Amino acid sequence: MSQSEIDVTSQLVELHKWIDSACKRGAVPVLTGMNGDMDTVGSAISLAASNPNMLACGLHLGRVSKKVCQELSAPFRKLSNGLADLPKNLGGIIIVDAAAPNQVGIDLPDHIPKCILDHHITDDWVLSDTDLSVKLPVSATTEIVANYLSKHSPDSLTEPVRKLLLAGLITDSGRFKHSSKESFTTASLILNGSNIDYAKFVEWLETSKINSSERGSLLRGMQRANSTNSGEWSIIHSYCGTLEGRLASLLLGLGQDISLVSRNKDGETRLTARASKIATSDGLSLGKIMQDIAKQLGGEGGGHDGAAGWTGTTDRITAESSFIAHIAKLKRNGE
Ligand SMILES: [Mn+2]
Repeated sequence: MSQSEIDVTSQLVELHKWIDSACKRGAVPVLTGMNGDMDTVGSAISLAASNPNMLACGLHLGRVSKKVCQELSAPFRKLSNGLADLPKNLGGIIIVDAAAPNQVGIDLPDHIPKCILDHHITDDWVLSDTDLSVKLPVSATTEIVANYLSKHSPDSLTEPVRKLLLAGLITDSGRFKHSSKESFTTASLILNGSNIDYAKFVEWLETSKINSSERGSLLRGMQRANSTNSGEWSIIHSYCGTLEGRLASLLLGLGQDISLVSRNKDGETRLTARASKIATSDGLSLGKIMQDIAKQLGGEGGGHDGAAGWTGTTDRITAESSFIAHIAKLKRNGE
């Protein structure tokens, strides 16, 4: 085994010990990030399948998560009243796929041991002695969970759990566009021994129902798009009222380094950005850029190298200009 494989193995052993003792103390909620994307929801439900004392829960189910959970009848509890909706005696709290406490959207008590499973570039967690952080440079948090289950709870890898894990991996990696070779090893770990038809599954997963008003909004967003050069980087940018992530991915398909979509609703401005693999290989990290914007303008920002976001109260134009100015300052280190 290589050094990095040994590190992964030992982190998963630590995780197993932590889960084991937490579940002996009481109930263990597995909390999702509040965006409710497929990676966070898939990770939570799959991990919770490995011990009856664990329960997948969170604030919100995103569009894809909702569809997948409905199809698989996957158990997920919505916490409309925060932790008050959970049993009183908690043995610990696991948080999956969230780069900071505020990405959970629920206040977490200090006295209960926490375990963080994540793969974001940015990290704003402050941990105590009883807390554990398992952070691996993988494409999706479901990769961490898939490897954990296969080593420490192989019986939990049922057909629905495998589908949840695969769905998280496909959506977070942009169908393996931002993956390292290890992601393919994880994908085959998930698929081997299952009856999942990969091609059918990916098509089903990605064909989401867009209603005519959403389609109109995406089309207008595309019509409004402008391309510009910022320092050594090319950017295509636009704004829309809904489905910013989808619009950003569509725009990136036109071949620029970066796509940026902004949105202002009810006094809140959001930036959503995507970058090509060539751009991230040349040293661009959108997650770090969004973090820098939060330092400059306030609000919250972070994410991955190739996909990230910022939310705050500054107007849309100022936020966009800040993004473009940060990109302009960044040196490109391609050959
Ligand atoms: Mn993720």
